[in-house]
Amino acid sequence: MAEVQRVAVLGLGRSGDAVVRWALGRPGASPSDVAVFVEYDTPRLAQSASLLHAEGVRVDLGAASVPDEGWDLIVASPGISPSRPLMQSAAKLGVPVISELELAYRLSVAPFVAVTGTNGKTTTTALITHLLREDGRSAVAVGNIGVPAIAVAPAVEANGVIVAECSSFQLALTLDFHPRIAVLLNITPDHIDWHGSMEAYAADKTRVFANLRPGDVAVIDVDDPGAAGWAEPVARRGVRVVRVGLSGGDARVEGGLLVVDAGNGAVPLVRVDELLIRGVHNVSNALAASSAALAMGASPDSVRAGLATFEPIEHRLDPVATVGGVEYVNDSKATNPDAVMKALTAFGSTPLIILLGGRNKGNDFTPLAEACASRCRLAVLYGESRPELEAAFASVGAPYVGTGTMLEALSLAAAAALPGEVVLLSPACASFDEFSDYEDRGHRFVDGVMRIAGETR
Ligand code: UMA
Repeated sequence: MAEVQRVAVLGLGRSGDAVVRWALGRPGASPSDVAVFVEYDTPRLAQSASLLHAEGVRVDLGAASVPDEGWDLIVASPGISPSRPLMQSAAKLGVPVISELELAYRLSVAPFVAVTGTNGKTTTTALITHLLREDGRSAVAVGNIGVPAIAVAPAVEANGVIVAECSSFQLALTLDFHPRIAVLLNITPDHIDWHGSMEAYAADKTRVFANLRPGDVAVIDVDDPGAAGWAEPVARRGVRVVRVGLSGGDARVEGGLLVVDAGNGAVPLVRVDELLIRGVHNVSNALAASSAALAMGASPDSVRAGLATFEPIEHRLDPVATVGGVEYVNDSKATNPDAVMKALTAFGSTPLIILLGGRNKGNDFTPLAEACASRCRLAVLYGESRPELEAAFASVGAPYVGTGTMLEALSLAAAAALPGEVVLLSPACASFDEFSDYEDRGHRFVDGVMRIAGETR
């Protein structure tokens, strides 16, 4: 990477904080060459800022723009939309504005496996990492999964593997990012508020393919209409494309068995019912992850062993408890309608009571209401998006009740649920109207279920 002295960091959350740590840790770095700009000013930010001030780093809270002070590099946090004044002012300075993912790539020697898609990224990233470790590789999972890439990737040795969960926000600000393997799971409407349009969202997501060359591998789920169209154009560039298609891709299900041909002939793996992760979408995720691991050279035996031992991830169709014959499932990470519609496939014909609500990210809820009409016995609608959800449910005649908060929704669901039914928090919305993030929402749901369990005992 070209010599970088003065670094401006936009945002001071997980990503921004990790970039500051990197910038300060460079040999010979002076704290006066690093500054942080944040649009907001909250007590929590003020606390983080005062710690950095003590180290000699300037932090401007409540900043509306980035001043022109001879920056060599600007690293932006993924949550800040390009339409925000802070980003618009940064873009005018004639300095590269990159994501922390791009920075980490530039500073790393180990190969990257990049995973993107609207839904399923975290599970697939964690599963690829698990399969590679099962094969004895030193693999780390970074990125949107919650571990800033810059904090970990540069220290990974050349024979290791960096498995990066890449959000559209992180990919939007990449330039040279060149994974050896790029996985695209699906593209359905999400984050339209950040990107401005579905087209812009899809364009940013597919930047994951921008620098692939012959010899690299793209794993593309061709069952998803938004992703399928990328297989041909990417293959035309000489990149090997492994098509994931449940009923007839290079990675597929044959007679109940996962079978993957990642370039070295068809390899039978495990039976669908040996997977511990539920739902049709997770079969697709397992096929995509196996394709990536095999393409990275993992042995079929390692992939088989890893598939059979990989457990569901917290907040993703995560079973919490069974109380009075009712199973409670935490799918707090389902923050858009498509994720919820996939979750609805995970329970066979068991009657569902679903909790939906929070902050809408710009989505139309009608298709979701239609899916719930045929699959859920009841929907409990809550939070800021309750009026929009109620309108959609009323328009398709799907059964629902409305209430204020997520925990009130849980109480209503628990009172309505019969033994043998499932109460599912799969909210289709962001959590920020009520919680600090989806993890906070999931933990509060789990606490609520535990209280119900205590009362039932
Ligand atoms: N900020 C602004 N202006 C804005 C928005 C934010 O100044 O318009 C500031 C905030 O005041 C705060 C900082 O930016 O100081 C927050 O940055 P951030 O929102 O990018 O959050 P981080 O804590 O840095 O976490 C980010 C990812 N967050 C987002 O993309 C929103 C995390 O993904 C990721 O795990 C982390 O980097 C490490 O890579 C979370 C996420 O919600 C899980 N991702 C979205 C999703 O999965 O749907 C894409």
